[in-house]
Amino acid sequence: MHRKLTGPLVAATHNAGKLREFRELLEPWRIAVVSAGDLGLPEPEETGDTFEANAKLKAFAAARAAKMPALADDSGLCVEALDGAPGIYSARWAGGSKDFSAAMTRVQQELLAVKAPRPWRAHFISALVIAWPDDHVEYFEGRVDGTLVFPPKGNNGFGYDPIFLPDGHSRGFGEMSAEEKHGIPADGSLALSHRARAFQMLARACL
Ligand code: ITT
Repeated sequence: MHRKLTGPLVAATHNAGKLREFRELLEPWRIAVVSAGDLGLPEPEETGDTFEANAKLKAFAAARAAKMPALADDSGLCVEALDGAPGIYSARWAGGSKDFSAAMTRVQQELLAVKAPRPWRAHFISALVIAWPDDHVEYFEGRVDGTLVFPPKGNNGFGYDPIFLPDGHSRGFGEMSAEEKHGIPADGSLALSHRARAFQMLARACL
C-alpha cells in the first residue's frame, strides 16, 4: 500500500539544481520543503551500486536525522556507447569542484576514444525515494532518452543538461525553460525530464 505524504518534508539533496526542481515540482501540492542544507545534515557517502540503493541511502539518512519524511533523488546520465557510464558516477565525474564542463568534455573524449558511431545515444535516470523515519519507503523511477550533442549549448538547468537533446525536440535541456524541462502537463500526459516523470508516479501514489 502506498503511503500519502501529508506534512512537510526534507529534501535530501545538497545539489542546488535538484533542490530547485524539487521545490517547483512540489509547489502545486503545497507541501513545505526544508532542505538538508538548511538543517545542516551531512552529505552521506553514496556507497550503493544502483541508483535505487543510493537514493534510499540518502533518503533514510535524512529522514532519521530530521525525524520527518525525506525525498531523495539519485540520478545520472547513462551513455550507451560507454556501457552506461557515467551512470551512478555522474556527479563524481565532475570532481570535488563540481566542474561539469570538465565532466562533459570527458564524456566527449571517451566517446571519441572508443570511436562510438553517431548519434551518441544516452538517457537520464532519476530514482526518487520518499523515506519515513519509521522505515516506510516509496520508490519511483523515471527515464528520458535522447542524444548527446557537442559543444554544450545553453545556460539553463544544471549538470549535463547542455549536452542532452531529448528525443523529439530541437532544443536541448540546457536551452529549455524549467517549465519545458520538468513541468507537469495539466492534461495528465507524460512530462519530459526523467525527474518529472518519476515525480508524476510519486504524485499519483503519495500526494
Ligand atoms: P545529491 O546526492 O546531494 O542529491 P548529487 O549531485 O551528488 O546531489 P547524484 O549523486 O544523484 O546527485 O548525481 C547525479 C548527477 O547526475 C548530478 O550531479 C548531475 O550532474 C547529473 N544529473 C542528474 N539529473 C540531471 C538533470 O536533470 N540534468 C542534468 N544533469 C543531471
